[in-house]
Amino acid sequence: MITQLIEGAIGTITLNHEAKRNALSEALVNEVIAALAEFARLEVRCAVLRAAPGVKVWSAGHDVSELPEGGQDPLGWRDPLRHLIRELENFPAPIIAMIEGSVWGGACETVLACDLIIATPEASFAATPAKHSVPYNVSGLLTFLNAAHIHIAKEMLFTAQPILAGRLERMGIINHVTPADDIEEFTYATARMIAQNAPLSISVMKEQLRILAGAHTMSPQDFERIQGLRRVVYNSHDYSEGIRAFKEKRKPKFQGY
Ligand code: YXS
Repeated sequence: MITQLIEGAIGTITLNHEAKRNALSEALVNEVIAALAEFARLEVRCAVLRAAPGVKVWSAGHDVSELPEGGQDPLGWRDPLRHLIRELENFPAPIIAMIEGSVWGGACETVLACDLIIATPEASFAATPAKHSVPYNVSGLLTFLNAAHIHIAKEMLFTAQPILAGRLERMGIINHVTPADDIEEFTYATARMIAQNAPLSISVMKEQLRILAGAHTMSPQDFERIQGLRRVVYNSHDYSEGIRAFKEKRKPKFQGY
């Protein structure tokens, strides 16, 4: 489902499950995590996370067929997407997300959790919890809040509409928008710049920034309130309808309960 390659001190992971539009299934996520572990063991100094050249869909997000029902939190600690986000954030070297094609749902957060984002002008990003009646989780929303102004995070999350890379670049959410013909050379030139610098300093600054970005106080009461509110959503008719509609390839009919 993926390919991996190390050249010099730069590791590349290519999402390669076109049949399911690189949906972040548990199996695909486990392959990405294993590749990251190998890169860390071999002291890769910069990683690139990409899809196959010229894809229309970079990743279709969480594997909807794996979203649990029956009252289980769809984005709980052990969820594959949550595991992937933590592994990206804890990887000891910078990860550049190189984006061609459309990015959906949990794959949006995956890209935002990388350290740099380089995209083609045609690339688009759609945050989709509201399209599936999924109650996104606290640390996941913080990923959006750390990357985008709250009004933009809300627009992405509430409209669930794709936003083009150029607009996100103008808001500083994407580092560079580069034509498809140049994106590989541009991305690897950036990776080489990083790889020739001091890896210990970069690794520790990445970890410091991770800790600082996540440094938010929340009272136990507030956390319990949030979890209770989220439970109402993933126990709702609308959550089941969202999953059913996807499987039946039709638009969902949300009733608000
Ligand atoms: O029918 P087959 O078996 O060929 O499979 C189809 C799709 O069912 C499958 N597929 C997926 N399977 C599981 N999870 C997915 N997210 C997913 N997306 C696609 O891949 C096969 C080809 O899909 P198809 O025919 O629709 O391809 P297309 O080229 O016409 O359209 C590509 C997309 C990406 C526009 C379309 O597949 C699509 O809209 N996919 C769903 C995008 C989405 O809403 N993702 C969010 C997933 S939920 C999530 O990430 C979080 C929980 S949240 O929502 O909270 O952010």
